[in-house]
Amino acid sequence: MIVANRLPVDARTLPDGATEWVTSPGGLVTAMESVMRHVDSGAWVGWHGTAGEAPEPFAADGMHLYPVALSAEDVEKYYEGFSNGTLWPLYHDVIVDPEFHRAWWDAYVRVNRRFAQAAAAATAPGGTIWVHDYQLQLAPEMIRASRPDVRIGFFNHIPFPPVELFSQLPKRNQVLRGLLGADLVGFQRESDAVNFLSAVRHLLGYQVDQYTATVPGIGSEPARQVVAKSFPISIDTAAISSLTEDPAVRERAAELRRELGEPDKIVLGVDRLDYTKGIRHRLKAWGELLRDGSIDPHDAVMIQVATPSRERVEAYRQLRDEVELTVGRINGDHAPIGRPAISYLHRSFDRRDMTALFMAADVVLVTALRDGMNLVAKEYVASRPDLRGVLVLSEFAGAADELRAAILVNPHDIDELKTAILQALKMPEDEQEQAMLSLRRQVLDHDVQAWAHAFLGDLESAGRPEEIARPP
Ligand code: GDG
Repeated sequence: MIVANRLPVDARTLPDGATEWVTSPGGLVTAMESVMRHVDSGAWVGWHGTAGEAPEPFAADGMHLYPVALSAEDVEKYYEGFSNGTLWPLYHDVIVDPEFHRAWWDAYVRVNRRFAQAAAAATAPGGTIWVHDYQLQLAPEMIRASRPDVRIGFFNHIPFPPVELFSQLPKRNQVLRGLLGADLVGFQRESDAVNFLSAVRHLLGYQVDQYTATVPGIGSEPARQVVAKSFPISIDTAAISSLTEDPAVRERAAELRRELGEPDKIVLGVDRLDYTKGIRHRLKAWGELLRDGSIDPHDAVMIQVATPSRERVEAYRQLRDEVELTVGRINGDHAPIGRPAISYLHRSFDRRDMTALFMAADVVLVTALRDGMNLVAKEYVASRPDLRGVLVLSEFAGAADELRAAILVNPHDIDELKTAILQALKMPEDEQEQAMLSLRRQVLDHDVQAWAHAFLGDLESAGRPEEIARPP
C-alpha cells in the first residue's frame, strides 16, 4: 500500500461529461509508477487532485486507487499552506522564508489523520504500508496507533534539514514523533538521515546510533527501534533506454536542432518552476556569458522547460514573473532575428518529447540550490547511449553524491557557474565519453526498481517490533 499526497492519476472530463483518469507528472509518480507495475494487488491512497468529495475507489494501471477527499480549505491550509508554505522552504534551506500559521498546522494534522485512516482501513492484515513525503509526516504514527500489525515505511523525497534549521518548525517534536511511527525512515542522502537522527537526539532526547533511534515505550509497551538510512531514488532506466531506440524519438531530437536553426550547441534546463531549482542563477550566468561575448547566440541556444507548479502559492507567482522578465530581457538584448537566445517553455511535455530534448542537448544544467535528489540529472544520463553530452550538476542536489563524473558546481557562485558552462561547451568528445561512461555505469546499475527493492528489503527486516533492553 502506497500512501502519498497525490494519486498517480489526474481526472480529465470528457466531452460527454464522463471522467477519464490520466497519469499525472512529477518526481514521485515517475518513480513509483514503474515500481508498482511489478507488484501484484498494489494499492495507492492519495488525493485525486480536485477539491470536494472523493470518488469511490477504482482500479487504474493495475492498481487499486483509494481517493482521499480534500476540501478547498484543506487544499489551501494543508497543501499550499503547511506543506508548501512552511515545510517545503524550511526543508530546502529557507531559500524563501517559511511561514508559520497555527490554522495550517491544524489542517495538516486533520488531513494526515484522514490519509492514515484510509490506509489503515484498506490494508490487509500483516500488510506493508509505504508512506511518501513531507506532506504526510504524521501518518506513520497515526497508522501504527490503529494497525500495530502492519509494517510501516516512510520515504522523504526532499532533504531533511540540519537541526539548527529544523528547530525553527513549530510543532517540531510532533513531526519527529509522527515519523518515528514508521519502522524504517528513508532519505535521499546520507546527510539527511544524519540530520534526522540528530534532531531526534537533540529535540526528543532519544538514544540514537549510526542507523537507529530507540523510541521508549509508554507504560508497559516495549521500546522500539526505528531504522533511518539513505536510499537514493532513481529512474526507470529501461523505459528511457527503449525510448532512445525509438526511431520517432530520434527523429524528433534531430528535428529540434533544425527548428532551433542548427546551433552548434544546445544547452537544456528542465525543472518544475520552483525556487529551489536555481533557474534564476542559471539565467543570470547565461545572460552574462552572452553579454561578455563568451557565447555567441548564433552558436549556442538555451532551452528552459519550466513546468507549471504550485501556481496559487505567492512565492511561485513571484518566481514566474522574475524568470519571465529575465528571459524577455535576455532575448531582447541578445537573440538573433527569428530565433531565441533562450527558448522558454512554460508547459508540460510528454515523455517522448522529454527524451528527445535530452538526446538533442549537448549540455544539461541542473543548478538546484537544494534538491532531494533531482531525477532530471539521471534521466539525461540514461538518455545518452551515444556517450555524448555534458552534465553540469549542483553539489546541493542529492544526485551529486552519486554522479561524481559530472561537472559539479556551487550555483550560488555565478562566476563558477559561468566557467562550468564554458567548460561543458568546450569539452572534447573523448572527455565527454569518459565522463558519460562513468555516469551511465552509476545510473544504469542503480535504477528505481533497485531502489524500491532495497527499501522494501530493509523494511522487511526492520519491520517487526523487537523487545530491546530499556535503559535502567
Ligand atoms: C521531488 C524532489 C526528487 C518535469 N517536467 C516535465 C516532466 N518532468 C519530470 C522530470 C522528472 C520529474 O518530473 C521531476 O523530478 P525532479 O527529481 O527533478 O524534481 P521534483 O519534482 O522536485 O521531485 C526531488 C524527486 O521528488 C523524487 O524523489 O528527486 O529532489 O524535489 O522525472 O523529467 N515530465 C514530463 N513532462 C514535463 O514537462 N513528462
